[in-house]
Amino acid sequence: MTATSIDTADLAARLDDAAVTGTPIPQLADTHRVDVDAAYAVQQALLARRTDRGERLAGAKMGLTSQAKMVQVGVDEPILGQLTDTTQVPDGGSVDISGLIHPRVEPEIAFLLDRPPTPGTPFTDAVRAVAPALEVIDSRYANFTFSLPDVIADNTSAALFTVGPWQPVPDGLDNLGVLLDIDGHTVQTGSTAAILGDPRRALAAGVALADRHGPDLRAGWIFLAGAATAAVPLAPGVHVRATVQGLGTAAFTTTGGTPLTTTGGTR
Ligand code: 0L1
Ligand code: MG
Repeated sequence: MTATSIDTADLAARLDDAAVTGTPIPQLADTHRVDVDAAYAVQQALLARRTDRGERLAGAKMGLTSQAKMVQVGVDEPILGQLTDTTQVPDGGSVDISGLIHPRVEPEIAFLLDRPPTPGTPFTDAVRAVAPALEVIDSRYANFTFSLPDVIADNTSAALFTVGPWQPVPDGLDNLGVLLDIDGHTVQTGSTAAILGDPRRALAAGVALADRHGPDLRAGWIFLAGAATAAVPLAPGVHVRATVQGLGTAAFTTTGGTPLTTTGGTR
């Protein structure tokens, strides 16, 4: 098929329908010329559809913050996505994953924004508290395969997230040990150093991306800084826990049937 110039609303609708129906779609880049700026415009249109249906913006998230993921997608900079209230799973809660396509889970660190940060706002002024977190990612593209603009348009594969108890901001965040446990077995180990060398850099990078592409970051929002390990495929009926050294844990239990498709391995 010949590549065409983009129709932002149409591409947002395709991605929205894929998520709502749990049906994977081909990459947009197969048929459309979508650059990074256009991809963020599609993401904004996608989130506008969701807020029109009643979801409320609750935060922002970084993606592709580890060297391994950047190499995998062939880029050298992270990406920004958006979080809504309906995608937050309470800490210790349960989540039905049967409507997802090929969910994976990754341990993260979360920041609670104290004020709307702008480029140059010192980290300690911008952030009121930190917490361990879990993010469930679920690409709407078949086989979890995408280009950089594809994944930006797809709201950086965001699906669900859980934040553990908020803690005072510690002096150092750059080398905290991180564990991902499933049913009591450690399946990934890592360090917050995997998040751009120091998760505080993820906030600075996110503020710069938000300044250029939106959304306007707000006081009280949650900011997910990025994954500290590879993401692991998620099955129903398992207990998932992230532990971040000195910060505690975040956990949920999955319910529901097997997701529509499964894509093995980690990324
Ligand atoms: O949160 C993330 O790092 C996901 C970013 C998109 C890439 C992926 O889906 O692995
Ligand atoms: Mg993530």
